[in-house]
Amino acid sequence: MSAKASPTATVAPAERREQPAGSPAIAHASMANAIRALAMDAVEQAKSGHPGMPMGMADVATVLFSRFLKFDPTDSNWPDRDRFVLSAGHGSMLIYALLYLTGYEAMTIEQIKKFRQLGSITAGHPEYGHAPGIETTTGPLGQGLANAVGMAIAEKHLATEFGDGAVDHKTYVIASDGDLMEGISHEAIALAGHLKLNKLIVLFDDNNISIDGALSLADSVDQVKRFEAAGWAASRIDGHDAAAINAALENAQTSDKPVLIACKTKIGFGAPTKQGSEKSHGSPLGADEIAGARKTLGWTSAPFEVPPDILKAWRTAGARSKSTHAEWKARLGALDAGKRAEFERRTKGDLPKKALADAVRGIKEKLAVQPKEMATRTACEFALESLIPALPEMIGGSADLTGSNNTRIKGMKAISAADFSGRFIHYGVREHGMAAAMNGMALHGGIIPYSGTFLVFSDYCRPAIRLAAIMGKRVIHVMTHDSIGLGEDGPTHQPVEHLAALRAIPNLMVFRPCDAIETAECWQLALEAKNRPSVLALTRQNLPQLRNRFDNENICATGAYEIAGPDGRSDVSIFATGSEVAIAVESAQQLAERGVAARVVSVPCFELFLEQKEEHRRAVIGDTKVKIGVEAAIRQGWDAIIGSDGIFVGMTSFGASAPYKELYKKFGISAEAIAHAALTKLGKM
Ligand SMILES: Cc1ncc(C[n+]2csc(CCOP(=O)(O)OP(=O)(O)O)c2C)c(N)n1
Repeated sequence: MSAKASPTATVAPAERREQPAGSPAIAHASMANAIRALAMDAVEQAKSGHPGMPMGMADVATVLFSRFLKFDPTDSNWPDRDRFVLSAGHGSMLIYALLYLTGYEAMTIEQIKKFRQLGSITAGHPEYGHAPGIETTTGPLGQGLANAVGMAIAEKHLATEFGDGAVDHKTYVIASDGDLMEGISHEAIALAGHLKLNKLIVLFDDNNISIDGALSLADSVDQVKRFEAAGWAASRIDGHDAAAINAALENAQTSDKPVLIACKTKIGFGAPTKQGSEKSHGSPLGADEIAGARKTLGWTSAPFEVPPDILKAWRTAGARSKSTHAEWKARLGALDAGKRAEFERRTKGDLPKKALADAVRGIKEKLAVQPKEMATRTACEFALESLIPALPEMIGGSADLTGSNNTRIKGMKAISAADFSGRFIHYGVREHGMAAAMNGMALHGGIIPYSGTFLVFSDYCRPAIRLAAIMGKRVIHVMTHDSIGLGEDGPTHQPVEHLAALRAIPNLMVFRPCDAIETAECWQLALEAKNRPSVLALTRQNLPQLRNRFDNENICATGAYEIAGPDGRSDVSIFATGSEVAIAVESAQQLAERGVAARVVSVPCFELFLEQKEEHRRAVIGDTKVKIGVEAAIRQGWDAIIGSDGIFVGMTSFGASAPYKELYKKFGISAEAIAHAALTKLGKM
């Protein structure tokens, strides 16, 4: 690999660059320079941002968008569009410039002028949902690349289901050194290589520069060899040579493996003193440098002005796929009406309402007739046995804990490189890659991904879960072994702070059902929440079924409800989640024997409860003098329910290795301890 480019490297005059065959009348370089100019000007105006990457990758992006990418700016949701992921989200001006130039109506020049300002659609990093054409929120390096793996899996799965007349597209990624240094990239590229995701094409901005300076300060990986070792087809090209970019992308179209194209570029291409240096990475170039760059690039237009002929060439590029889009519509129209309707339902993300309602009712009826004592992870499998056949969009998986997570029902075929028709993914021991790939599947559309791992490893998924919450995507994480109740594996495997940490993420729903019926109801709520992710925290240990009556209504929908209590007034309210609800019920019985009336409130979902109207919340919380929260986890967050003067029975340390019943005793999470605390507070001890 060549060392950092000299800051004084001369730049070939724009119009002398080689033209790929069949290029439009406007030279490639002029089109690329339009991106460079917009990036320089917008960052300068905002007084912050990252001009270097868009300037460096402008040639690559120009060839991609003007010759290869299948997209239609007038219909950014066209289900069969190629997906473009700017994994190096700091280079956001690259995508904003491309969206403006190719003619996305919402991306006006005014929006470019308002780069990074409040209320604009041109945020510091690309935000999914802010502007059409942004396929995912990027910025945390590595996430976009891993999202793209999920998008490519989704494409292959849906193509097997609906045929390649309906689904046949590529997923392109622009990734930087930072993306490839992040650990998540290892998980993502390994999974992509294993599954031979040959429609995934990564354009690596191989500029040997990151924030601290030359890449050699921190990294000496040969990325081409690394990707090849993971089963990719990888090559190196000059990222400023349009013909070479064209040829590499042409080759990539028929690859039988995922493709890495390492594009050797100069960061800040065209900037007279900052090109090739970290100085162009993340701050405005300054007026003099911009003037110099304009001169070097031969760009004479005023800031934010793109000459009409160049803009026209870009708009022509933006309209390139119109006939392909029309042909796709005709093919979809020719599909069998039922299949077409199903495809449309799936891509819109609408649920098969009746099938879901029937499935949930069926589960609850069976449990009411024949109550089952079982772990909630087993209850989850029991629910999935009805949900999976009812909802073909559900694609499950596990990070190598399939037998422990109970996320794969009998007869569920696994996806493999040879056959994508399955509905279960062996993600391997790759929680972070799994969670980010799930985001990609949800973003792609047509799929509701759910996963499996241990709750303690939610930490390994957290950055991706946070992004799912920011983006408002329906991604469902089944996280089992949810407390010290997992027993002998000990403190490294016993989540203690994880429920609180997950509850801290806005827009995420954290469910902790207490029995088989609540598990089914929580699944229903997670599936029905189209615009938010969920975590289902489930037990390893068996739990009694506390609700034995059939209720058609989803009782968990308000997040908390009285599950047991006396007919009349109570002296004590005990709030509990998951495995601790049964313990709370037992303590209420002990209190009754001592003449103290206690009610028990199950709290399967804090978020749903805290979103209820105040009146309802007050009624559920009640006004008993004694309020006790019980959860085999830390107290943080519980004061919202029990008040700062409430009693909390839970964990303050990391647990221990022993059979679970002994652990509950050791850490004082027992019916006796709860009753004792209540009686003490009432002055009856
Ligand atoms: C997970 C994560 N860590 C740190 C950052 C802050 N950051 C933004 S860009 C960058 C690295 C820049 O180097 P590179 O990826 O090569 O981009 P280039 O300088 O070539 O544009 C870093 C560390 C981030 N965005 N995400």
